[in-house]
Amino acid sequence: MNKEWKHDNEDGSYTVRTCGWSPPGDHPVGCGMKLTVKGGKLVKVEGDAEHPISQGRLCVRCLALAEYVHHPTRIISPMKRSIEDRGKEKWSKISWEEAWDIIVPKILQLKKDHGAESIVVFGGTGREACLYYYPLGFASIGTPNVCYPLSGWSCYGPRCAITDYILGAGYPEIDFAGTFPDRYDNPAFTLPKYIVEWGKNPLMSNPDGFYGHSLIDMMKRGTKIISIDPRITWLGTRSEYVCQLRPGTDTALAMAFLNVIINEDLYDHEFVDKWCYGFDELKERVQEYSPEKVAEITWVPKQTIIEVARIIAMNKPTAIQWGLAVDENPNGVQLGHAILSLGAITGNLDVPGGITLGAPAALLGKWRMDTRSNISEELWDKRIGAKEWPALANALATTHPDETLDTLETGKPYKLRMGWFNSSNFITATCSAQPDRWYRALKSLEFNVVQDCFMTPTAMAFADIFLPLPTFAEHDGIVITHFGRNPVFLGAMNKAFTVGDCKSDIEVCIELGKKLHPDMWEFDDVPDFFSKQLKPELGIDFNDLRELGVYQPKYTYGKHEKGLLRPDGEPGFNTVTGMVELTSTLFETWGDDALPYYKEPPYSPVSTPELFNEYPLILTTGARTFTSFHSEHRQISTLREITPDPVCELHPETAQNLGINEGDWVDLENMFGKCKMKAHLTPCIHPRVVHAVHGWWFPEKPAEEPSLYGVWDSNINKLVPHKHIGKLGFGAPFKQMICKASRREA
Ligand SMILES: Nc1nc2c(c(=O)[nH]1)N[C@H]1C(S)=C(S)[C@@H](COP(=O)(O)OP(=O)(O)OC[C@H]3O[C@@H](n4cnc5c(=O)[nH]c(N)nc54)[C@H](O)[C@@H]3O)O[C@H]1N2
Ligand SMILES: Nc1nc2c(c(=O)[nH]1)N[C@H]1C(S)=C(S)[C@@H](COP(=O)(O)OP(=O)(O)OC[C@H]3O[C@@H](n4cnc5c(=O)[nH]c(N)nc54)[C@H](O)[C@@H]3O)O[C@H]1N2
Ligand code: SF4
Ligand SMILES: [Mo]
Repeated sequence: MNKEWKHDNEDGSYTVRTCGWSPPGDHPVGCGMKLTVKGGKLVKVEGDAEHPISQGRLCVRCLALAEYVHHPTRIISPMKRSIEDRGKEKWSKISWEEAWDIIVPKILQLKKDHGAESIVVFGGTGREACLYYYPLGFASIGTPNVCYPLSGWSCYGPRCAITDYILGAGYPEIDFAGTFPDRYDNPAFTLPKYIVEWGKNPLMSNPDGFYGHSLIDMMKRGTKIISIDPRITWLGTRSEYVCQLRPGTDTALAMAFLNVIINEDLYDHEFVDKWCYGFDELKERVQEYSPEKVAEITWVPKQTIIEVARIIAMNKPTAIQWGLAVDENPNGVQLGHAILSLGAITGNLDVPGGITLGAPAALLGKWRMDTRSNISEELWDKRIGAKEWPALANALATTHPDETLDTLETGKPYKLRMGWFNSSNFITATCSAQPDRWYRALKSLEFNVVQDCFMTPTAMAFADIFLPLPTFAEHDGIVITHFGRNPVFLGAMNKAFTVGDCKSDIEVCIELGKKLHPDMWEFDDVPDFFSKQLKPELGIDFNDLRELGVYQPKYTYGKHEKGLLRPDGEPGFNTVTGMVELTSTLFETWGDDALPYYKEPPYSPVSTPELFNEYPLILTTGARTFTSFHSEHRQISTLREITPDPVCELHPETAQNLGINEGDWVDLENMFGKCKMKAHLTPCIHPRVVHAVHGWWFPEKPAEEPSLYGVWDSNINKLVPHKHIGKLGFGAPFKQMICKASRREA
């Protein structure tokens, strides 16, 4: 782009060009925008037409940014509260010095008396914080226990682990010509003939490292869509096929596609012979999944299964984009294995218009990895759940989420004493299954620090110290898509103005780190920190990036042919066999099958028929909406006006049988809990399925306990059980439970 990043306007305002991330919200998608500031206030947010990815388009959440930034209930200075006042509105404002004077001695004392492992850092999904909560834990505080608390690490955990284990590559993403400045017109790019949207709805879930509107761009140019989703989404209505499957049965469907493609000899022999390991075993395994049998399991008609399989195999390039439905499934690792196998045997891996692959080492990831060196081997061995779940512990540098709840509840193998809540409001229906259990368990912590922009139910319940965060418009940063695991660009987040006395995640890491582990934090300030990341890999510093606006790394297709995936520089994939492991060489040592297989959801008409009599609807949850990022944005009136209530979707016939009308309040209930949602009737959902949103709380309801902003009223995760995870430790049934629905009076 190479444009000035700050421009003074004639009316006394100025405009800053930036790339968005968080807070509020977002995985690193980095849309380009121009922020106009006058008299210290954000007065205008516009899309930046010159940004190569977003090309001027913005979501409603960014358009409402000024409301968020200047919201009267936003917290803009540090606060403290006595431990006996947790759950009460008894806060007093303090300075950052006072906050450090409380936090630092407390950490030192805990480390001395109980070991650094008694401190746990909780973090949520891929906001900017996600780059820094590992270093915060490892290098600022010095604990091995960094916890992403979602049962089964059910967001990207299964997808990233299976990619590591059977491809040895960075994140597989559909090719949307993202690295080319001229995008789809670049001669190296080929338009995908088909894109399979598998359990992903990228227009709604736009800020997910992939820019959803790219799909529309490609559809306009002729790409056709296949949707695999129990709901007929907007994209579904424009698809060639919708496989409206029973939630959670996806692995059976993927195995049936493989069955058709292999048995009809439609696969890419050259790719299979040269680059795949264990094809014969896979061929034998898929014989168990005939289209007839799988039609019964999945509710997808046999003929549809056969036709879709043929399309995937016979139209090159076809890209498959997998979404959260792969992860929120205890059978998700097997599903990921089957989907990657589909991409591989049809010859769609790392070809133009197919499935792009990142290099195994993340761009700008070295420093983050190096912060682990602050933790001794002995301390690292104490990481919660690492011994019990080696497949998870090898792939991810965190604790095991479900074991962490068990540890909080039992004090075994040791007692956790301090929580640092960095980017998760997880007693809301977000990063927790059975949040009521987490809520009780977290009460055992002796000292808690929460960083956030607003008072949340989690902060109200637990914080002793509250540290306020600046939004992405108020601090410097770098946004890098897919965290550098297959980036299409990195962009500068430019501080445009200041609100209150807030500090960003990296500022907090550096300040705390300098006090506790100064040798790990030899940076002068934030721009110096970024320059030291950028210089060795890209030869530019932070100011150069600001000037550039966006840096697009060069993309090379067919990396496996050119020796670009393996550290030894040999052709092949970075796996044990050097090939795509259709049959895994690792899983048996960890107690699982080497090949993908279908397993029924833990609660279903087949696994628990008696419970299903009582709870006769399949419950899927959490499909994204435009107006919020998880539990965020509920207090932003423009957005709340669009989505005023938590909604569940029911088929009109199902609703009629239950005496439920559009707009009625209903109870959704199962053997684990109950919650209240407003009914929306739509023929776009399968009649035997109900969908309920996640992440609801009500900033307008009483803050103090027991209400905690009404956090328990519409908390769908009370219906999702803890520790119903796959054999390798991944995946939980957030999108495949059972429930009943009944009308309530109010
Ligand atoms: N606006 C907004 N965007 C977001 C987020 C947000 O909160 N708000 N969150 C971000 C995060 S953390 C994530 S992980 C991504 C998630 O975003 P996506 O990967 O797109 O996932 P979802 O929106 O949860 O669900 C996608 C689709 O899966 C379907 N589905 C439900 N159950 C099943 C099933 O069993 N099988 C199949 N095949 N499909 C199923 C749903 O009906 C839905 O249409 O979005 C990110 N983007
Ligand atoms: N039932 C059901 N539950 C689900 C899902 C589902 O599909 N169904 N999806 C799950 C998924 S995939 C995910 S990833 C989780 C998400 O769960 P989380 O990521 O834990 O999301 P939140 O609970 O909204 O908490 C995030 C908090 O971080 C704050 N925050 C925002 N930006 C920043 C930042 O840059 N730095 C810091 N330090 N804080 C910030 C926000 O204000 C907010 O209070 O929810 C999960 N929960
Ligand atoms: S995805 Fe939407 S909310 Fe996120 S930065 Fe882009 S426009 Fe803003
Ligand atoms: Mo997520």
